[in-house]
Parts: sequence; C-alpha cells; structure tokens
Amino acid sequence: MTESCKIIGCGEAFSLLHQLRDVNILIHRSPDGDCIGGGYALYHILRQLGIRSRVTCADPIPPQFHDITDGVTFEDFTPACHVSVDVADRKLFGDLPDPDRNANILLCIDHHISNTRYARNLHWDPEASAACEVLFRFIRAQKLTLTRELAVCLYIGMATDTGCFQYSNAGAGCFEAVAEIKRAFPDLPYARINREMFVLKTPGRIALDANLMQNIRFAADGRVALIFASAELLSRLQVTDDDTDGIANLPMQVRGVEIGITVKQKEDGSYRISLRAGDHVDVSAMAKRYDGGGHVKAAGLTIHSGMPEAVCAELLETAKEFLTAGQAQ
Ligand SMILES: [Mn+2]
Repeated sequence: MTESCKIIGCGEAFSLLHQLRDVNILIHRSPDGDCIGGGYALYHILRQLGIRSRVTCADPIPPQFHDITDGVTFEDFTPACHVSVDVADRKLFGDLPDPDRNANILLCIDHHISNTRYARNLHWDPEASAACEVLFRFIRAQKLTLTRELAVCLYIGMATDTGCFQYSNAGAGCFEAVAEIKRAFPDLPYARINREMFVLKTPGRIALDANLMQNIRFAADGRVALIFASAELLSRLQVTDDDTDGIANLPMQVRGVEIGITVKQKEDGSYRISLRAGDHVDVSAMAKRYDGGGHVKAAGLTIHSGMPEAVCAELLETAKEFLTAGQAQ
C-alpha cells in the first residue's frame, strides 16, 4: 500500500502484459475454481502472446480441477515479474517461499470489491462474477483466440464463483460469457464438470455436513445461524481442507436465515470464519470489523485466538447488530 496503485482498463492491461517476459502468476492460498481457472487462463493467454509463465500457489491444486491442469507443465525459470489473479489482498497469497513472499506485484487482475490495491496496476471489475469473467472480456476486447483450454478454465471459474450460477453475482455479463463459451465449444463436458464441482462429496464430508447441521445454532429469531467445525471433529472425520470447501453455504440452506456464519477451528487454535448473507445484508462490512474482507454476500475473516464458546457468542452478537444495520438501509 506504500506505492500507489493505478486502475487500468483492458487496453492498458494488454500493452502492459505484452511487454512482460517470464511471468510468475500468483493465485490465493486454499485455491478455488476462479483463481485456478483464472491463473491458468492467464498462462494460456500469455502463451498466445509468446510469453513464458507459470502459476504459483501456496497450497496444492485440488484434484477435482484436473480439467484445468491436465496437459499443462510449467517450465522452470526465474521469474522476471509477478502478476496476481483473483487475489484481493496480498496476505491471501499465503505461505509462499521467500522470493515470492514479498514480490512486487506489477499487475493484479481481480473482481473483489475489497481489493486492497496492493499491486502497482489493477485491472478490476467489481461487478464481475469472477476473475474469469474479467479475463473473458479481456480476451474478447483484445481479439485473442478463445481456445478450448481457455474455455474450460473460464467456465470453471465462473461456475464455481457463482455456485453454479445461483448467486446474485451471476449477472448478465457472466451469462453472456458462458453462452459464448457454450456456443463456441458445445461439446465440453459441462454436466460432468458441474457434477464434480457441485454434487460429489467424500463420505467424510457427508458425515461432517450431518454433524454440523445437527448442531446448528440460531439467533435473532432464526435470522442468524452459526455452525462450528472444531479441529477435533475435522481430524476425527479426516476431512481435508479441500473437503470443507463450501460448508459455508450450509447455514443459508435453512429458510429464514439472513446471515450464515461458519466457524472452522484450525489446529493452531485460530478460527477461520466465513460469512454469507441473504437479501438486505452486507457481510463484507461485518468481516471488515475483524480485519477481514470479501463481497457483500460472501465474506471471510480470521480470529486468532479465544475459547470456541466465546468466539461463537461474539460472532452471533455482531451478526445481530449488522442485521439491524441492514434493515435501517
Ligand atoms: Mn473469484
């Protein structure tokens, strides 16, 4: 944040990318479909421009994203510059090895309203459903070729960030992009990809969901709901971090819930909290109070210590407050 960040459009982002060589593409820790799809899409775009790049992530890419990663092998090289995709804040890079950890980010391509402008240049559309939607429009604006590989990356990014096109962030631009992708590549395995992304769960995950829903807590006459996944439960059921992806949506399945809180206890005693909002509530504001961030309808934060009961009680109280704030608008 010490240097100023310049917000740039497609044309300027394109001429910037054009001048680069040996690009390290950084995506966020606990990688999801959008940052993986977006990171690999940028790799394919740079290939079209004759520029060598690779995707770097602090955590391994989960196997269900094999449609994106299959057939891609990165060359080994010392990066000359760093570009980030779908990363709202540099602390979301996670635990990277040293040259990358403090890297100067030349360009960030993002869609998070909470972007902290840590990069020197930001190609940004906070209205876009996904970083992959931003990249789709970039490809169109710059008359790049929408290859099959790009189509797969971008489809998965948009599908996952919109919960298979069910969230309110799935706007006209997203549907237009997906329509164009489907028209250009009608034979991609969309149904199989959707099933892998949104339907299939491991047995451990099924058991986890059942346990969490059985112990769900409500406040404010059922308008706030909280689920708590203790470190003990997670280790007993042997669910991986990747397996817990999406549990944040469970509290919102209950009719009447307007703020859904998911508390995940880490082994080190800290808590990773995900917030989800129904209509009329802004959970990004609630996350900000705890130095977190995200979108109006989906945000996250970390609480570093405390007893589980106190942490949950405080979050329920804070949510009640933001519920009332939302009503006043
Ligand atoms: Mn995203």
